[in-house]
Amino acid sequence: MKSMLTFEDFVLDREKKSELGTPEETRLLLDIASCCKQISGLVQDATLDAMEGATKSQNIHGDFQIPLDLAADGLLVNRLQSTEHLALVLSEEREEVYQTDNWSPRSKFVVAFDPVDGSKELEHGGQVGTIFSILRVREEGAPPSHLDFLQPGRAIVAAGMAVYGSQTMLLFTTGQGLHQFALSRKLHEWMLVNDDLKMKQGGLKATYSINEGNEVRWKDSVVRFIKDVKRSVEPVYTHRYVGSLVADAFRVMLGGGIFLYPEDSSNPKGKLRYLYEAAPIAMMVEQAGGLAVTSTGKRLLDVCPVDVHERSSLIIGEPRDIGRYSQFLGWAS
Ligand code: AHM
Ligand code: MG
Repeated sequence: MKSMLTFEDFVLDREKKSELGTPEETRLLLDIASCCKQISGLVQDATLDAMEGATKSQNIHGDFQIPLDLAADGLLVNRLQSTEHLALVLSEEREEVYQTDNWSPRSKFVVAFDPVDGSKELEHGGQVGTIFSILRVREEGAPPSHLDFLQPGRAIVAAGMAVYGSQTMLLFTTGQGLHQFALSRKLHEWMLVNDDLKMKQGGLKATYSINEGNEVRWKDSVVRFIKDVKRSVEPVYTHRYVGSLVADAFRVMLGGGIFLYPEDSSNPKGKLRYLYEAAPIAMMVEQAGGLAVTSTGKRLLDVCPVDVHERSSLIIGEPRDIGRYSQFLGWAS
């Protein structure tokens, strides 16, 4: 459905009409959407210095941080902590969870985010994005701790991502459908594109997406599945892989097919981080009518992380293709 609704109109309207959105949640969504607008500007205006590994600092995962990663992280933290609704922030760029300055016993939420996911792709002008999830604290009034993040993905109250590419998109869900917005440069507003995005399914042509450079390190089940996909005549599969999760996941949310980042012998638990990459993407994919599982076929949102930076495998796609993958799960090694 096309409309001239702005993001702000949409979330305020939703809060009024349904008892689902609380004012505190709405405020957080508005703050995140506003930060993503600013990050999109940073990405567009970034000089080479901002894209190169000029800081020479590494994050907890051993990745070199570029100034843009740190600028986007600072921007999100400063903006989000201006409200007392938020107790803690977890960022890919910070080893420890960060307790906000304005935390109070009334704080209801914690937020996890990856400020600029796929930032390596910026070196050659590729797509990047911001991914986030919002969780409720386990017990209002109790001192917040990292344990507030260690809840299964199905407890996420809102998840979303911004995609900074040829068009700048913002997608989010609170479990009532997936809502898609595009940034209008003219109006400087996020405008509603689709209030209930559903992926195309069952096409005679489909896309599979995986980093094939890792093949020698895959488990047998993945090797055999990919071989099967390549030989398939109905549907016929074509391969696409950007190497930036927001871009690869957005393709699935729109057009179906399958994306896999399984664990392998170099990344025994998978590469992607559960709380601010895999789980929010899984929630959005499910809302778009798809499925999201781990490489062992378990529903991803049923996993309960034990570490805030826990890694995970991630397989997302249309039900037909996830079903096809599941047939190969017997190949355990
Ligand atoms: P990052 O958080 O350091 O940017 O890494 C995450 C990115 C994802 O966007 C993408 O799906 C994956 O890493 C690509 O990894 P690879 O280059 O191993 O294919
Ligand atoms: Mg990332």
